[in-house]
Amino acid sequence: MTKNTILNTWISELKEHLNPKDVVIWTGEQLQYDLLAEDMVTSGKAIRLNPEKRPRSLLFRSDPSDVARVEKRTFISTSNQESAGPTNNWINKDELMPLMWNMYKDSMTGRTMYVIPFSMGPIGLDMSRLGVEITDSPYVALNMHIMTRTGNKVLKIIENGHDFVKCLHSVGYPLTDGITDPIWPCAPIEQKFITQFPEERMIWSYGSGYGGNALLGKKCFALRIASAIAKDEGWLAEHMLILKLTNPKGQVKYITGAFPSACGKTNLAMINPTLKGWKAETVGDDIAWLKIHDDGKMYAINPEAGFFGVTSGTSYKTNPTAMESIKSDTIFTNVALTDDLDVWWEGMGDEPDHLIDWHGNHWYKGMENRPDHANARFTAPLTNCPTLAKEYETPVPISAILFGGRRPTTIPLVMQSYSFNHGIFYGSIMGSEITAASIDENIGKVRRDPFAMLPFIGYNIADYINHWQNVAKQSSDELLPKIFYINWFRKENGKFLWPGFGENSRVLKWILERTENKENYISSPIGILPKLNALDLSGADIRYENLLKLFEVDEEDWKNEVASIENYYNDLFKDRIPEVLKNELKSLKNRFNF
Ligand code: GTP
Ligand code: SPV
Ligand code: MN
Repeated sequence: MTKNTILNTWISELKEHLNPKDVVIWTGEQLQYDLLAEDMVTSGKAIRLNPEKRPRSLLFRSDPSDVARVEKRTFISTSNQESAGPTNNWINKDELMPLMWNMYKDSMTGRTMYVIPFSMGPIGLDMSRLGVEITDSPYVALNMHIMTRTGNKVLKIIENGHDFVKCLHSVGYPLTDGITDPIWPCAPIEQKFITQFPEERMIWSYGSGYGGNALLGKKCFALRIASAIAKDEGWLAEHMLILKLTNPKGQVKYITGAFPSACGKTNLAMINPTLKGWKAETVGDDIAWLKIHDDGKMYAINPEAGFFGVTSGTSYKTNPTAMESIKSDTIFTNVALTDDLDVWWEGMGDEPDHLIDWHGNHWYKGMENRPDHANARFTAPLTNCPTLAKEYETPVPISAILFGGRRPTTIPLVMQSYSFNHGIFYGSIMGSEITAASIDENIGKVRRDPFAMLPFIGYNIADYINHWQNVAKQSSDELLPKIFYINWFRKENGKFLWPGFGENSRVLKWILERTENKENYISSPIGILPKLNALDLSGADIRYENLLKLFEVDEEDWKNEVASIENYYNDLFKDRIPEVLKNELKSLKNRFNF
């Protein structure tokens, strides 16, 4: 079958136990992709979009129950709960492994088993890691082909003896006699399991066909398993975009940014700077692997080969680069279909009179239900992106790390940490405020999402914080990236104070100047803030009083914030609050005289 005995043994064992009707090794050739895509169209599982408008592109509609990651069915399974920590669902692996193995029994009956060798990171790069996903979902095979480097080239390295992460996936819908295949097979919610076994470096996913549940290279491998590997090996696997910036003098710098979901990673990764003479290019929009090199600098790679982006709200106005990136060779999931077989979603632009909604039903302008799903996504190759940086396949040195979230109050537009450790503190307090649209008593309260990694850390969060500090100890504050906390979302009377999007380039300019220690700042108890006249607002339509509000450090707010952080640390870490966080919180209080 293949020339790797470990892989062969695994395939044979799965063939025997899961009972697929045949086995296909993914070669990664375009013809194999095209034939499978055609197969999906003829069997009615996908719709071929208008080739004149959207060449070589498909639309899939998922089961209404299978539309996003399912955190409550996501597990870190190890031999003791302490290793998974307070942020993860945990089941003892001695219990979960047999239970899941039993579920996998004959689960691929009547289906093809795809064996997909893939590389997270450019093939052959020493920061890259290999995996093999075995799946009974052709949708997964097509998406993995775009989102990762797949096929023969990777298989060859594995055949030469390279190790790989075993990723097993089944939609959990065997086609036993008399059962017809639905358009989107999956299992009911209580049978879904998205399980990481960090001790085995192994992933078992059952019952879902969607996104991060099923494309196992992404969140399961490149974040949960990779973060566990990174802890052992001294690097970081993070939920971050990577952006290349060139100033008008031609100087190039790279930054990363970790923001929780719906807080603007893809938008910043594809920013169109409004500042004259500045150029921004995309290296990655969701995941970064970071490592200190011999020169003491931190380097990043994007382990992915594609974008799995939210369509909702994406338009030529908000993100033209994304719109250009999905013009062809794209898979759409759960968007609406136009009369001329093109795609549509809320926020794209003019509303058509008639659509077929994501359930496959007629939809007419003025109807109450939206025609697309709020978590509808596009899958497109990085190489489609017109602003893709030429360095997207080499590690790039990082000058600044941005943390951020949606904070209507308290947090200024931008602040810089006093040290790397202070930056770790910033990461730990990240989050977004729950809005009035959400359920009652929590309104206005902060929902923390440390490092934007709450659902993605593959081990104990206390160890994760300490690991950040250990990585920093491999270098010095001088050489490490400078850390910033940004907040595009501060509000006054329910309205954003800052225009955001392309205008964020003004903040990026100040950040880059700070990485060169330019004297453009003032000190405050919470961190380093821009001198107001140091922020380049040339040609911007921003009112002076708004600017003051964007940078206001309100003592009362910060008293509450500090109390909230203290409670949060106590609830989360119990008796294991990392020293670095205790110290930084103490320093913050001292600077305020609290
Ligand atoms: P995931 O893909 O779910 O991880 O989200 P993401 O972090 O990539 O966020 P994305 O870039 O898709 O943006 C999410 C939402 O934030 C979109 O609806 C954007 O319109 C909005 N957004 C992004 N950047 C800005 C900004 O600078 N200002 C404002 N006001 N909104 C923004
Ligand atoms: C996210 O939820 O942060 C995503 C989408 O990027 S998924 O791949 O489904 O995790
Ligand atoms: Mn994400």
